Amino acid sequence: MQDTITSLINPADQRGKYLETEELEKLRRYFQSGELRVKAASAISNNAANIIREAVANSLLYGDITCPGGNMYPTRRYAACIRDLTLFLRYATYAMLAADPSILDERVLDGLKETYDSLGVPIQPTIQAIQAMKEVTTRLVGAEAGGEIGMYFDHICNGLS
Ligand SMILES: CCC1=C(C)/C(=C/C2=NC(=C\c3[nH]c(/C=C4\NC(=O)[C@H](C)[C@H]4CC)c(C)c3CCC(=O)O)/C(CCC(=O)O)=C2C)NC1=O
Repeated sequence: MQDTITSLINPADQRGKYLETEELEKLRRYFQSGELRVKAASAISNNAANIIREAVANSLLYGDITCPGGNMYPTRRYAACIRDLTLFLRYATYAMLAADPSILDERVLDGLKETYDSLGVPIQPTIQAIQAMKEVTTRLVGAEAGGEIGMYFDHICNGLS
C-alpha cells in the first residue's frame, strides 16, 4: 500500500532528486486536507452501519434482487452483499486517509470482478449500491470531504466495470 507521501518520495529517491515544485504542491494539498480527511474518517466509522443501511434502502431494496431468483436471496447471500459493502466503505475510508487508491487495487479489486462473474454477482446493482453509499456519505461528511472519499468509491466502480 502507498500513500501520497510514499508515492511522491519513492520515485524521487529513485531519480536521486529532491521533489519538484509540482510534487511539493501535491504534498501541500495532502497536508492541508489532512484534518478534513481525519474528521470525515471519524464520522464514517461512527456511522458505518447507518450509511450502509440507508444506501441499501436507496439502491437495492424493493427490487427483484432480494426476491427468490435474485442474487441477494436468500439471507446468506443478502448478508454476503452487506458484508461486501461494509468492506468497500472501510477500504474507501483507508484510501481517503492515504489519499491514494493503491490499497483498493491491492486488497479489494484484485480478482474481484472475476469472483463476481463466476458467482453471478451482478455488477450494475453493485455499482448502484456503491454510488448510493457515496451520496449518503457525502451528506454525512459534507461536500468537500465527500469529494475526497467520492473518488475512491468511483475507483471501486471503475475497477468493477
Ligand atoms: C477485502 C476484499 C474482499 C472483497 C471485496 C470480497 C468480496 C466477495 N464477495 C463474495 C460474494 C458475494 N458478494 C455478493 C454481493 C452482492 N450480490 C448482489 O446481488 C448485490 C448487488 C451485491 C452487494 C452489493 C453476494 C450475494 C455474494 C455471495 C454469492 C454466492 O455465494 O452465491 C465473495 C465470495 C466468497 C464469499 O461469499 O465470501 C467475495 C470474495 N471478499 C474480500 O475479502
